Amino acid sequence: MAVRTPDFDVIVIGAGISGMYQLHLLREAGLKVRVLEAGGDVGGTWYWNRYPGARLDSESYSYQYAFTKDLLGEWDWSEHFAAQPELEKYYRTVADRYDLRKDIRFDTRVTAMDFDEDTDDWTVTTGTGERLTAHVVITATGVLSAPIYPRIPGIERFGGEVRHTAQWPREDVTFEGKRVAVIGTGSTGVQVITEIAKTAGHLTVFQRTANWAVPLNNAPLSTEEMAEIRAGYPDMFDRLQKTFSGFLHDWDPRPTTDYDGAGLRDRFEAAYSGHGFSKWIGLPADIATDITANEKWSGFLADKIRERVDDPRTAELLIPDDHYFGTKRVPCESGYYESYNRDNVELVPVRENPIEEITETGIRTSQGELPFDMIVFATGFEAFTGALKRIDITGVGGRTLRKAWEDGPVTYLGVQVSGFPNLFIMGGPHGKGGHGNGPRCAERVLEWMAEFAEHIVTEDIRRVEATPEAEREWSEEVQRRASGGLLAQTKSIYFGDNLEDEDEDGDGGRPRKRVYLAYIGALSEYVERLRTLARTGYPGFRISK
Ligand code: NA7
Repeated sequence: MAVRTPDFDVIVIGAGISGMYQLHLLREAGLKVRVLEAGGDVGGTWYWNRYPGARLDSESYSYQYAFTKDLLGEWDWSEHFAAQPELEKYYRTVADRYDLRKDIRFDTRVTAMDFDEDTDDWTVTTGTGERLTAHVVITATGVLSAPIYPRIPGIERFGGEVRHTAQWPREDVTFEGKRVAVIGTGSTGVQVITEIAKTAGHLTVFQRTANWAVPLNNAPLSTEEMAEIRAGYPDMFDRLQKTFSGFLHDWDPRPTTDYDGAGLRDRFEAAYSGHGFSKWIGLPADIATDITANEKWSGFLADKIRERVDDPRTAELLIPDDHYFGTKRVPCESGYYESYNRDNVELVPVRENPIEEITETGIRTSQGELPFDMIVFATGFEAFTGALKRIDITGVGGRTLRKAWEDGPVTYLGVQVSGFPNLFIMGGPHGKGGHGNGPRCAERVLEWMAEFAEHIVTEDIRRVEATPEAEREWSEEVQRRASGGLLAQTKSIYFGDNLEDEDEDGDGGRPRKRVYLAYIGALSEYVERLRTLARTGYPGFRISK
């Protein structure tokens, strides 16, 4: 057996919300850690997604770190739902306060990882060809961090400005007097369209599928409100661990059938004027499961769209006709629908009027060419799996992660893949960590991983590897929980079939198999499963000394 002398006990990939806390925890455990981060500073999602309008849909105070006890006492959030600049400042402050940067290498993209079967260590290769070794690797690469561009012929020919919302430049981008196209009307599209509409010379929105967007109802926080919220932090953090997905809101057990007509209307109006996701996961729970209940709520929302959008044809185009409410990520909006009442904004329904080609000067649809100075792609991400599939990860016997996942991802608890020892996944497919209210869902999982990594290093364990049986059982459970119900009837990022094939760079690959990518279960239940493993000797993992 080869002698182990890895450069680090643990390499963490990514210095976003998860990677930062993971570093803190591993250092506290006395481990030698290095974080490799593709960006130029901390913050992950909030480092990259700098587009105008980028903002939280979770309440700011519910989304902050719970571990930064002193900062909790000092940090005043300016709004119920903070915008990107405030979040970026927050993560930088945390990095300063905990001196995190000294162990983070920025501007360093990991391109490959190879498991060495003699040393039981990983070799991590960066974009510059540098190779670092670690006994344990934890990927904190983000659920939504691998941007995708649509497969439109001629996309590379366009001579004007091209932006993807997830790769927004750090210098100012102006829209004044410009003819701007936005492709995509998901959560990001809804935010960026609302802002660009305010100043663009002309804005054309290309919509493939209308979404059920609901009002964010953001507001500034006064000093008094902030003091009151802060006084409630212990109860709030406690509650956030008990709700289904770590949000302040949770499903209302009283079904729609408990209300009479006027009562239900009042209930819906109250939800519509509430904060953030109160009008998704704060709704009567039968809306998530029962078509009649779902249609009552979506009918209410459709009427709101008709009230808010002046042009009846545009209003009808903005009302979804292909999916039940809540089966795709529900965007939160702040004046989105009113954007279409402006003279400078136009909506092009891509299904009726398909984009045929991008030219040097604009976009050619089936009804002719439209000239543009700028095209903004708000076309989203290869969610859950994309960041990992873009790294060449090779495990035992030369088997790659891409190969292991060619029929869709398989994992044990979302944290490991059989054949990839000592590699832990944070925020990938099939787990609860990093989904829902990201920081809340992540923190207990990160603590569990830090404890496991400490155990591996201090006990001189050579290999920890999920067994194929445990992996199969968990992967089947994930699919079983997602089968049936309304969710299963919709193409979405949760099934990965918003993308056509396995080839993220758009050259054509295998058709994507429809496999559920997230995990349907309560946060507390998921955390308890992990904790039980730790208490009982980690069943489902083969542990070799
Ligand atoms: P999403 O939610 O994946 O939205 C991407 C949008 O781009 C969506 O409207 C897509 O339409 C649209 N799209 C994708 N490809 C095309 C093509 N080829 N033509 C036209 N339109 C296209 O990503 P977001 O960035 O908005 O949100 C990601 C997460 O950020 C979200 O889950 C939140 O957590 C925050 P589709 O609906 O697929 O028909």
